[in-house]
Amino acid sequence: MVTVSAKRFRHLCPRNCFSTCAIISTVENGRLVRVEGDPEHGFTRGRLCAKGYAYPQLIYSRRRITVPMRQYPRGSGHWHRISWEEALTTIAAKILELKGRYGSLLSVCLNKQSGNFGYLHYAVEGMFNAMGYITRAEGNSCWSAGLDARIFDLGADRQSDPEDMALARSIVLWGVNPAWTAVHQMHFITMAREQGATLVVIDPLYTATAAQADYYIQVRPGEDGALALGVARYILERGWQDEDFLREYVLGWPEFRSYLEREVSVVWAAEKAGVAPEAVAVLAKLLAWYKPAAIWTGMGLQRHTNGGQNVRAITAPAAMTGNLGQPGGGLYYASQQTWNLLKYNARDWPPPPGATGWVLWPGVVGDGAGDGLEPVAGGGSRPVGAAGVVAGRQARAGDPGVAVGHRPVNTNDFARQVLACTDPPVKMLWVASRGLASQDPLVTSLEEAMGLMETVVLVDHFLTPTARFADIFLPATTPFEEWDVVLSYWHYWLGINQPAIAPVGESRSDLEIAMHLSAKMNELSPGSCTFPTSGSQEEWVAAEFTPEIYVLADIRDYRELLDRPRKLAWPRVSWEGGKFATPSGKYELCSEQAQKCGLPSLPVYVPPAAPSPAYPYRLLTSHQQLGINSQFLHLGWLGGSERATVLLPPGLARRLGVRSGMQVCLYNASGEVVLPAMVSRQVPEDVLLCYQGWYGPGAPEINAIVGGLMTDMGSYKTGFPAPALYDTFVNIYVL
Ligand SMILES: Nc1nc2c(c(=O)[nH]1)N[C@H]1C(S)=C(S)[C@@H](COP(=O)(O)OP(=O)(O)OC[C@H]3O[C@@H](n4cnc5c(=O)[nH]c(N)nc54)[C@H](O)[C@@H]3O)O[C@H]1N2
Ligand SMILES: Nc1nc2c(c(=O)[nH]1)N[C@H]1C(S)=C(S)[C@@H](COP(=O)(O)OP(=O)(O)OC[C@H]3O[C@@H](n4cnc5c(=O)[nH]c(N)nc54)[C@H](O)[C@@H]3O)O[C@H]1N2
Ligand code: SF4
Ligand SMILES: [Mo]
Repeated sequence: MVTVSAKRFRHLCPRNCFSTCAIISTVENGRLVRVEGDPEHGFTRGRLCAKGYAYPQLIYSRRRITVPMRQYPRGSGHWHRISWEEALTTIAAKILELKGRYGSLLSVCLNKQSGNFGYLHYAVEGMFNAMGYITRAEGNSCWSAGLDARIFDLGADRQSDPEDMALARSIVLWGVNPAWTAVHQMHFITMAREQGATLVVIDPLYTATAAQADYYIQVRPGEDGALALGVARYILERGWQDEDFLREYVLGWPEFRSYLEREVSVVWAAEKAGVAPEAVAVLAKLLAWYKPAAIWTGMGLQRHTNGGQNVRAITAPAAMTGNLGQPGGGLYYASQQTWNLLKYNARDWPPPPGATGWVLWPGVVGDGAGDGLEPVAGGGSRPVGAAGVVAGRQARAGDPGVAVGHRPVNTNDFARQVLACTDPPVKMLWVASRGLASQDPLVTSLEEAMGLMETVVLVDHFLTPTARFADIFLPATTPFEEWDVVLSYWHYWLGINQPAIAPVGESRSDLEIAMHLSAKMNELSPGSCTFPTSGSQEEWVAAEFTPEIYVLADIRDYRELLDRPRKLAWPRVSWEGGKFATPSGKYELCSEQAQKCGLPSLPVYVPPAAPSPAYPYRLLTSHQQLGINSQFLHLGWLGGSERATVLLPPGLARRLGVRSGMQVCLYNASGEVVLPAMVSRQVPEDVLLCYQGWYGPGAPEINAIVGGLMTDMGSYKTGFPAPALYDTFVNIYVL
């Protein structure tokens, strides 16, 4: 007879998702048998999404790779198992060889993004910081344009507690699909509706969220600016604006008012947006009369060449009606206000000069001063300290042979910008938490850039499409096999992630990989990497906590989070009292900052990108219900990849003679993709829809034809604009 001893562990889902769910796993005889939501977490309230419930299948998937492997020749699919020793030696030797060849590490490139947002996963960045300056993919593909828009208007990306959306009297979901992409928020929206709130959804697609709305407004893609300006004009015509608020707390109202009077009419706005004038009236009444109004501008909304400008136009009537700074109302998007509260020890290694309090674990203190460290040509410092422990500082400008900083390339234009790097060229690439070959715009352009690389390392769970370009695969652990801590870019809850099971196979966490590679580098060339080579994962987690976060979480020790997650005592209402973080301290309808960036100072109308006769249909590639970007979709429990289709509207289908199930080809100047069609009333005329993220046998390589244009904003805060992914135009024929 087998005795079963069940144990339960706490986790956080570290995916790029609003919810950052708290999970409880059950382990029987060393095997994780079940996951469920943690009822102690006030935002996720004991429930996961379908993807979360599928974690056991991900952990034990037969397709998961749990040993280091080498592919030879690259792209052949001939992978053979190698030892960690061989993998790390090969990589370390390559890095050192490139450093010798070029006199710096700029020929080494890191491309990491949103596969895992756990704090310890930033060890990858820390590891490279500790070697010297490299080439780094920077920028962000989610939210850059909308983020800049908010910064121009408000001064910072702060928002109120999303749980308080339950107190709103009207809710406008503008280009966001939370019924799929932020499922837990729907609870708070439903609570508001149960109290009588009105829900409006504005989206070109009739989404699962739209299906729940009181009003659904099917806006023409990219014409949200016109619609919002029409709302502003309607409010102005009736004198419904909050004059006191505008006088006290808003900069640029006279200029904006005169723009509205000169250039905008309700009829024009409705016509541009492709909606009935009544839709403008409904929105205006809700904002002006049914306060507090919560306006959530989504990320989908701003993936356009005029996306940032449209976000500014939408927030303008919210400011005109004084819908800011009140519980339950205001502007929602996403926010880093609580996201950054922990220390990022791993990412920011080595400690900055003069920093104190970098006690990582007993016996290892990084003081950042570099005491006793000899600079090493080409970057890095010589290791000192306890046995096997390396502490030191990042190579700085002025050190012999050291460049002045990391060389940034736009992650959203990666292939082209890597190819443009010549002095020195990029010769090695490290890919982690990144579905480069499925998630990047114009993925076929990767081919040439990858051809330059002498070594490509991929750290992942699966042989993703990116694996085709890789030489060495390193197997990563899942959140159920490691310690970690993650904060949300949406809610205020703090939890912790503990390992429930031993690493599956030989997999290692990104942190362990960083420590082990650092040790190997130093074995081959002492002092070549100052990233710590010892310390347990739990000690690294412990070191992320600060006295401030303990106060906010009302705990004295991180281990208290093993009993239950805590809600941070963070201000519930943002912009209370009309104090904004802009240069003027006001809400800036007129933004000098925007003007300095070469953008209009006012939220004026900017037309969207238009199709050409050759490629007359807009292709939207919105986010999936059953995947987080490229993750989860391929799991059998979630249906595998067989449901990838292109949805097309009935009128167009009729004209083309397409019936559901027929194979069609979508094409544009970048390439072509063949996939089955599905006729759907969800999609408006002249728009095609294929959800993004599919990969695997039979899945379309949709990003072969997506991309090319960039958003209007993004450079101010994230350094680079984002891809205007939803301004993709294609043609179609039946096979
Ligand atoms: N289940 C699931 N959840 C996720 C993700 C996922 O892949 N799957 N991804 C996560 C990530 S990385 C992100 S960035 C967020 C994205 O979260 P969302 O912003 O909700 O997702 P999107 O699918 O990009 O876009 C939302 C909606 O915008 C609409 N839209 C497109 N263009 C326009 C326009 O011009 N005007 C208007 N009004 N609407 C428009 C689309 O039709 C779509 O329905 O979700 C996160 N959560
Ligand atoms: N056509 C189209 N393309 C898009 C979008 C769109 O709307 N349409 N959306 C864009 C957006 S908003 C985003 S955010 C990007 C997202 O694109 P990415 O940032 O690439 O995100 P994911 O696909 O979630 O994850 C990438 C990989 O991380 C791996 N991973 C998971 N956990 C770990 C770990 O612990 N360690 C390591 N090393 N790897 C791990 C996963 O297995 C996966 O293969 O896609 C963009 N691409
Ligand atoms: S993907 Fe999002 S909703 Fe699903 S379990 Fe993870 S954090 Fe929760
Ligand atoms: Mo994203």
